[in-house]
Amino acid sequence: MSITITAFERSPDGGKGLARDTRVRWALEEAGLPYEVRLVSHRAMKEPAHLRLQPFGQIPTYEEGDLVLFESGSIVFHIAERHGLFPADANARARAITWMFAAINTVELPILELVTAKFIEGDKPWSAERMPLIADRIRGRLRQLAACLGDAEWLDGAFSAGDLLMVSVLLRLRPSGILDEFPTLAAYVARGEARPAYKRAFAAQLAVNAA
Ligand code: GTB
Repeated sequence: MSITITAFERSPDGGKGLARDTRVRWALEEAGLPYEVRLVSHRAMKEPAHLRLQPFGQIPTYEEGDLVLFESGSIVFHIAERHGLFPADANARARAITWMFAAINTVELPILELVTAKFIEGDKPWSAERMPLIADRIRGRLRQLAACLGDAEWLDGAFSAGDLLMVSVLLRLRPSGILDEFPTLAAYVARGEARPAYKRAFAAQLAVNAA
């Protein structure tokens, strides 16, 4: 069954791989699945044809036969479940899913606050005052995450979809410099980026956005 995902016609990050299609591309590459990418303009995202796939007018989406999915976390979950990215052991699988939720529900939330404060609310009079508060909230989370990772290579044994999402989320912090304050997490992200599947995913989105 062929797979089609959607991505920005031109990502605002100019090819840094920070838009959420990259994590879906990465999961597909890890699973060794071929896929097509339909590029969508910002205007087309808000039109009925795209809203039928993604009710909030965003990318990415995922089509596989009759199945249409949105939400990058759910798409990665689907790929992991159907195409073998979860550990075979039931408890290890449950823990990998827990890390997926932790990535998008606990670690990504304060990171998104930073992105909003910088790029959407940057001109507001209170923005400069708020920024250090958000940065400290992120540091708190990263401190806890670094304690949990310790000297391990991945969060729970072998690389899993939990690591895929956690690395994807942490990558969004790189432009802020905060990630580099936590050398073990920076090294963890670098290990993710060094995976051949990530490299292929990154190169594919770059080919669209760097031109
Ligand atoms: N919860 C949804 C998911 O995980 O799939 C969120 C999807 C989402 O935020 N999509 C964004 C989008 O379509 C693109 S990824 N935005 C258009 C809109 O809402 O109108 C977010 C993103 C955008 C830009 C950068 N960047 O330039 O660095 C990084 C991430």
